[in-house]
Amino acid sequence: MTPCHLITGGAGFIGSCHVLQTRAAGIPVLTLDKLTYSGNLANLDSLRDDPGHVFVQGDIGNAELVSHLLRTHRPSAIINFAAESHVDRSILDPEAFIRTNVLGTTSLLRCALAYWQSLNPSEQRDFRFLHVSTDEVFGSLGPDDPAFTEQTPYAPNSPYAASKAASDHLVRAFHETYGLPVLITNCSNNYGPRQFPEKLIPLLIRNALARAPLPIYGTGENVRDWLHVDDHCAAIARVLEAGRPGRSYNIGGRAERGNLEVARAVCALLDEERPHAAGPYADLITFVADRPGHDWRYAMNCERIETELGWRARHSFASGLRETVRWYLDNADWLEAVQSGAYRQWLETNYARR
Ligand code: NAD
Ligand code: TDX
Repeated sequence: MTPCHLITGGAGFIGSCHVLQTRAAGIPVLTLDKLTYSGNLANLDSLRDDPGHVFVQGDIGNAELVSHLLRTHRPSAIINFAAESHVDRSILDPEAFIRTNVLGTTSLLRCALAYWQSLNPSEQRDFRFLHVSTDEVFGSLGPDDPAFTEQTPYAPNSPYAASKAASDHLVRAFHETYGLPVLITNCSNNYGPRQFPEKLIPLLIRNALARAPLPIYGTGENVRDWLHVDDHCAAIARVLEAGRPGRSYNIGGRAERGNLEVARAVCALLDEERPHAAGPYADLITFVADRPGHDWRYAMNCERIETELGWRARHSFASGLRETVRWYLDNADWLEAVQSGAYRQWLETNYARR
């Protein structure tokens, strides 16, 4: 029988996409997720009757639970998506990011190491611990700077980025110190179905449909490099399959866009797909106070994963964004269900005083 993959954070935006892709590839999956505000079991609804998928609610920092799961399910890989993932929340509550992203990942690494040491030599050779990280660990680029490579020194600016940088260093250290076969992927901004509407693109769609202001931080000129979540997960699968243990791989979309440009593109798609009598959605765009320490630009040089592993992004930003806008229009129930009291409180906390 094919051994399973343990996917942590598999009820979140990117993790759920990866769980679905892994199941589609025929690999059994054990999902471990704490179900924080951004974790959503509805993301895995299509696996409800799938005997090849097991879901466990729990914290990656719970060593007793994780060790038990490793002993009983004997995965051939651990893919760690579990994290606090939103920069604005990290500015208001850095400790939560240290707890999960740094301490949680370290505890997960210790459990993974003990488990790996208990395997026979051929199982040890095949085992992988893949840590999913971000371009934000590299800091911020100026308009004409070359894109980040895997050799770019870490210079994280937000508490979120600092916590991810710390976790990346610990993952690397477990390879150098103990020989654990780790892989790290650093990816740019993802977009696509099932992204929690605190992040830019789903927030714009949600607010536009509610006829609420579309908040753009600062001048809206900050640049992000956008990648469809399906392409990110395909890249992770490829790194897992053929990446060299101890290495990190940059993943990006070659789709740099200014935030205002993204907002206008979302509005234009909504004008086509769901025209409103009150006028174009772009009328709702509102400039608000900037994010403190707002990184100016991210861009990824992906030559390593392209040349070593043959990965290429399949979605263009234009078609991927259209498909994403349609997904939110077609899944109004999903969008409604995630807007709990805590979510509305978050909107109030983050935007009321901007
Ligand atoms: P998300 O917030 O949508 O999902 C995070 C998931 O982790 C949720 O299901 C949550 O319940 C779970 N979780 C949180 N703390 C946990 C804990 N202590 N134990 C177990 N589960 C826990 O985030 P996302 O956008 O899907 O990001 C997933 C990963 O990808 C993160 O590590 C993030 O840093 C990284 N990443 C995200 C992006 C992006 O653009 N969203 C880009 C690059 C890298
Ligand atoms: O209301 C908003 N207005 C606005 O102008 C929000 C929520 C964001 N922005 C800007 C800030 C950023 O320049 O849009 C850009 C994108 O913001 P986010 O969606 O919050 O993403 P970002 O901060 O770039 O981080 C994302 O990409 C890297 C993910 O949230 C991280 O998890 C990932 O590591």
